Amino acid sequence: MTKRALITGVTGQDGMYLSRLLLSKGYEVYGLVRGQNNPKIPVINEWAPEVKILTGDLLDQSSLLRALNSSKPDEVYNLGAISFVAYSWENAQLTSQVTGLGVLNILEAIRLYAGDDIGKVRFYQASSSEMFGRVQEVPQKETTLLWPRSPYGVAKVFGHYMTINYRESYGMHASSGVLFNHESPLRGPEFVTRKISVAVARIALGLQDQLSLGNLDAKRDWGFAGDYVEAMWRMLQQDEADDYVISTGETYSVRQYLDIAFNHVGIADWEKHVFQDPQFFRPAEVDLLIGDSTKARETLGWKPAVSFEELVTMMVDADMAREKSAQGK
Ligand code: G4F
Repeated sequence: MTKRALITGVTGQDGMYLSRLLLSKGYEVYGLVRGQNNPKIPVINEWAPEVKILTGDLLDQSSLLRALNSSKPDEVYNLGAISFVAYSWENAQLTSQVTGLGVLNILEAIRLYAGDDIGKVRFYQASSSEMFGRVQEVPQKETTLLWPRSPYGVAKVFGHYMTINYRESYGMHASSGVLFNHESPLRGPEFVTRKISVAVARIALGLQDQLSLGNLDAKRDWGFAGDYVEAMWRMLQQDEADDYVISTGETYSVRQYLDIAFNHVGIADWEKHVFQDPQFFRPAEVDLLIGDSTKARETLGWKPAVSFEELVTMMVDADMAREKSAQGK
């Protein structure tokens, strides 16, 4: 029997990788897209033409019910969110509604749709290492106390516990993946890794000279998004739903990312191109983020395949190719 999956946030980096993964496994894939004439629809159509697009909004429960009725999914992956942490201080209420309350809306829509047969839909919630914020232990694992440090992190904590609550209250097969930072050439240019890879390519090609950044000493546990969507799928194939930390277990600073990226294009004295600008510093920064994914490695048989250095060079190479093609070189 062909399995069916519904992905919210299908036009984002993770939605795009996950849709291709599920299609390669023979799934019929439905993607929920927000808004009329959403400019991202042609992007997903080109990336994975087999994905069937449905319109709906995490803030509009009736649209979620309609999407469930049309797609009749075996699995729902909730990747939709306002996901840019820096933006969440300026838009705390909207972030809380979409990233937090949106999770409740989709969980409740699934409960209403499934009725007495609550087990017929498996649910994945995209939780985040931002929930650890002011970290209470290093490395962080599933049992680490959550202490979010941004409105985004607070909203993710709400969604995380609501997912656990639906599992415990209704017996829903609802799992939560506490994913540490995961990047790729599909990452939005507002995130630091892609902001750097675009700038490094442009500086190497003589198209730009300077790059303004915030805190260069911030450290993250950075993995490859293509590896992380595999973990999402594996969670929903388990007999029992559960929560899993997904991470590499290694942490690097923004400065180290810059060093590898610039050296990859033959620029060793990169400091002369990089400036720190107060506008890119955050009102509160998370502490040392580094994840312990032992549970996922032992239970799901998952481990990351792409190293930090491979990730950085993959992103720089992709932006070099994009910039060259844009310049007609
Ligand atoms: O790339 P970032 O904006 O990612 P951040 O805030 O860690 O969040 C990402 O990962 C989370 C998982 O833990 C997700 F939940 C979330 O949705 C998102 O995908 O920033 C990374 C670090 C920060 O410490 C930031 O202060 O880079 C530092 N940074 C330094 N200069 C900068 C900049 N970040 C951005 N975006 N832009 C800068 O110029």
